[in-house]
Amino acid sequence: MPRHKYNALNKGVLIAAAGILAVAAGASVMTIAGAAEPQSTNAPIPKMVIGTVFAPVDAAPWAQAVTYNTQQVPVGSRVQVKEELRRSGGTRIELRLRDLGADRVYGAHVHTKPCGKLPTDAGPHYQNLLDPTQPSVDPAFANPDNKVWLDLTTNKDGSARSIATVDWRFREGGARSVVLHEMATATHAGHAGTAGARLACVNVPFM
Ligand SMILES: [Cu+2]
Repeated sequence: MPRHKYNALNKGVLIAAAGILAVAAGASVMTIAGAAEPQSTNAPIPKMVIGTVFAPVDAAPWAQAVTYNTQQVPVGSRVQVKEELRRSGGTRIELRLRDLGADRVYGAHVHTKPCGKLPTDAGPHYQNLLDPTQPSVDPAFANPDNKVWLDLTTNKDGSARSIATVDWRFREGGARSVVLHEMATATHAGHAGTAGARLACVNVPFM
C-alpha cells in the first residue's frame, strides 16, 4: 500500500500543493454577457477541486486536511473534493480517498465550519433546510436530499470514491469542510445522520 510520508521537510511543499487547484468560470461567463451575445448553454460550469493529504492534528491551524485517528486515516493518505455547480441550479460533490485501509466503510458529510484541532470544530452537518431541533436526527431533515452525504467504501487498494448530487446550492460561507466518520451514516429516526466518531477533516471553501 503506497504511503506518502509526511514530515517537517515537506510541509512547505504540502502547503503549496494544497488549496484550490482549479477554479473555473466566472470571468468568461461575464465576458459573454458583456459582448451582448446570447447566453451560451456551453458556458463553463463553475468548478472547484481541492486535492491534499491528511496531516497530523498539530498542523490544524494551517493544514488543508487533518486526521484525528491515524490508525483509520493515516497521515499522508490522500483526499480530493470536487464541487461543480450545475446549470439546473443544483450542486454535484465528489469525494475521493487514497492510501487508506482495504474494504473499509467511512461515513462522510459536508460540515458547516473549518477543521480545527478538535474533531467537533467542524460544527454540524450542512443542511439546506435547517432543522429547528438541533442536533438534527429527524429523517425529515437528516437525509441525503437535505444534506450532502458522501459515505464510501474503500476497495482492496484502499481507494474510494463517492458522489452526491443535490438540487440546491450552498449558502455563501455556509459549508466549509468534509468530515470522515468511523461508520456508515444512520438513517433511522433518532439517529439519522450520525456516523460515529470523526476521524478526519478536510477544509473545502464550497461555493
Ligand atoms: Cu459528519
